[in-house]
Amino acid sequence: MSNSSQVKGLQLTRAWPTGIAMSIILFLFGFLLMVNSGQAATCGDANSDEMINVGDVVYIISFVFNGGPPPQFLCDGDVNGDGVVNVGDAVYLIQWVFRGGPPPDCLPPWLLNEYTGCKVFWKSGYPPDVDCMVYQYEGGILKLNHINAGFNCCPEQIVVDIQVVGDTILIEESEINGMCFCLCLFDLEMQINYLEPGEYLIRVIEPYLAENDEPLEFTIDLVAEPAGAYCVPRLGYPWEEPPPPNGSTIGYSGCKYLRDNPADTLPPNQDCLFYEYDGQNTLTVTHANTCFNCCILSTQADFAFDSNTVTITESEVLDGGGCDCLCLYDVDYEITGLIPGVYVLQFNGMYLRAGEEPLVVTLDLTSAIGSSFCVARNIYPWWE
Ligand SMILES: [Ca+2]
Ligand SMILES: [Ca+2]
Repeated sequence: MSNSSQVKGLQLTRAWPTGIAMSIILFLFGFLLMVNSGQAATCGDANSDEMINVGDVVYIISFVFNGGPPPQFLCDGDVNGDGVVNVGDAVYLIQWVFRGGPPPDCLPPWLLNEYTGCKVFWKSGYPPDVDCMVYQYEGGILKLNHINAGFNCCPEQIVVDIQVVGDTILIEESEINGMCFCLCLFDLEMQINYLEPGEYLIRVIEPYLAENDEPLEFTIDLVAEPAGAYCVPRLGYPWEEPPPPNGSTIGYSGCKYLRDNPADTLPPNQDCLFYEYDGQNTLTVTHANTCFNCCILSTQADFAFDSNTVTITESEVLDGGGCDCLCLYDVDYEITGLIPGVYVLQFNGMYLRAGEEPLVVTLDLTSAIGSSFCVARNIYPWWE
């Protein structure tokens, strides 16, 4: 709010007795309004006498110009709902009381003021591996800044729902249409506008916590400590950067077509990929009918990751000087750290001759999938 100098020092010395008086009245009149007492029903009742009249205009003017006491809930004096209590509210109320102007229109029970993200951490005061709530309470308004809230990288909209039930404040955060295949961190600024002073349990429900992640949940005493922060450490994505992609060879067959391999039904004129993606970060690929020397000690592979292209360059370790023949092998690879997205997977085989179609395929790994891709070959050793 821009009138923070007026708001400052609104202290709660007056709010307490008024709060107690309100409680007694509520008790006497039954059980209405136990939760969120003092919202729309008291909008404009700046002096808390349960009427909205010229007395409230005088009260607001006294507060704004003469250092008089603030409304118990500052927002009840903000009758034009612009976030500040000033002479504009007095004028607005005069219009309503005497001249048939629009009725008081205070702020709603809570607001999500804004959110910013994805965040660039080297410009931020908080490291990415904490999840924090910073709060400040003044004039019945609890301002909350959720720092490092995890969401999709490009949500159409971030939404929150806030419920104050007794002494529990439940903040449920969610998003509408996360449109990218990644997650990142945002800061969310929100406020609860009519909150009695007291002790509250704040419980935040976040969309991307892992099963074992500690929830962001803590108790605040708005009287003893009207401002503060609470953080929990986070280690899972997106709170820490995902590990970079990494590839490895996890197994390979013997020389298939110069030895017996009756279980293999793939014809020898096909150079194929059989792949499976877990929808999270791991791609397993069998390169079936790839070509090496007949006599190898092992296969080898180099993995290169460039933007969304994965290039696997195969090589071999010969047994002695190798043999004077080539044959086909199946090699199993595992690539980890591959977040969902669309990738080009490219193999550089050892014995593909110039002019042969390379083994390159575009994979839609935006969700879990298992499939295959083949290129026909008609040269030795693929062709028999
Ligand atoms: Ca009044
Ligand atoms: Ca106002």
